[in-house]
Amino acid sequence: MAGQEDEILSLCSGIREYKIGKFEEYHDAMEGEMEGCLVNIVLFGMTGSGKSALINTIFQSLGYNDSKQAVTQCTGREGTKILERFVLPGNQIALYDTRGFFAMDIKEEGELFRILFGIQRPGDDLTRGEESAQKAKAAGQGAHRLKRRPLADQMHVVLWVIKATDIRFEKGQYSEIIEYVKEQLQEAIITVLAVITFDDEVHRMPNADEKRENLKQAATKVTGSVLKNVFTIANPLRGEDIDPAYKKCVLKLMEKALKCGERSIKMRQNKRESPKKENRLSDSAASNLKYPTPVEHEDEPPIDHKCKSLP
Ligand SMILES: Nc1nc2c(ncn2[C@@H]2O[C@H](COP(=O)(O)OP(=O)(O)O)[C@@H](O)[C@H]2O)c(=O)[nH]1
Ligand SMILES: [Mg+2]
Repeated sequence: MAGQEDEILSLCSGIREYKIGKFEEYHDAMEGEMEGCLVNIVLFGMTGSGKSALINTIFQSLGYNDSKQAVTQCTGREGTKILERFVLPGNQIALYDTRGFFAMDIKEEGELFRILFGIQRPGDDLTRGEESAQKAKAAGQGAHRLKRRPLADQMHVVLWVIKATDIRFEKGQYSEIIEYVKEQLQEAIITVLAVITFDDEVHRMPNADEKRENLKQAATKVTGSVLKNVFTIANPLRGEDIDPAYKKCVLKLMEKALKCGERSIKMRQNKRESPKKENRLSDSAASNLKYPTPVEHEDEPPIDHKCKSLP
């Protein structure tokens, strides 16, 4: 398996040495905007889907075996449910762990959008109480109207973590509940990569291959991501080593996340500069095209050309 080992080594060093600008050039950046900018990768998903475990798996796959030492945990208080940020040592990647969702109701949607647009910062309590309900009211269905923080504080790519054996997922129940979120993510130019966890359990099933394919298809429907942006992994149990096949998958996931994140930053800078374009378009037959797609690219998030009428 020398081929796989070489590939793992090369992916690994590419990510460990990663600096922003590896994949894109930022011609439309404002002065100083890219200084200190990290690619912000946020993990969302239902509670228990394996988000926190995936962060550990990522660190382990990159060879930071003593993750306590390697992880610069910038924020985080024991027992408090907050947004946690982990900066990979020596490069320009930040991972954000969120607490899970249960129902994807309006409060949770609000929380999700506040995180995405950098309004909720690491260290803030992610309270879903009264105050949060009010903020969420503004943020939920009206998320597109929120005053967003600078690009460096916003999230650039989403890893949507799904547990393979989650019965609600199998029954197709998530498609509807995250439909609105999915549309908003597309509009905000945030690519969603789907990560199906608990593949160890699928692997033990008699019809594992067929099951895996079905799960991948289902994940594209739920998250709106294309099939090549769906990753299937098993998080190792604490203290165990990660299977090389899963390690390679996790590293590929990270590489894809960095490409998509850079692309998202570039497109948002480009979009910001396009009021002229929008005016021009509004006079044309394309007046319902909210944000013109700037450039063709394989990692470009699919833009929904329908104009949503929001309540
Ligand atoms: N067998 C198996 N267990 C997992 C996997 N991912 C997570 N777990 C376990 O599932 C539980 C919930 O995981 P956690 O990362 O805390 O989920 P979170 O709520 O999304 O952060 C923990 O006990 C993990 O050890 C996986 O891929 N396979
Ligand atoms: Mg967690």
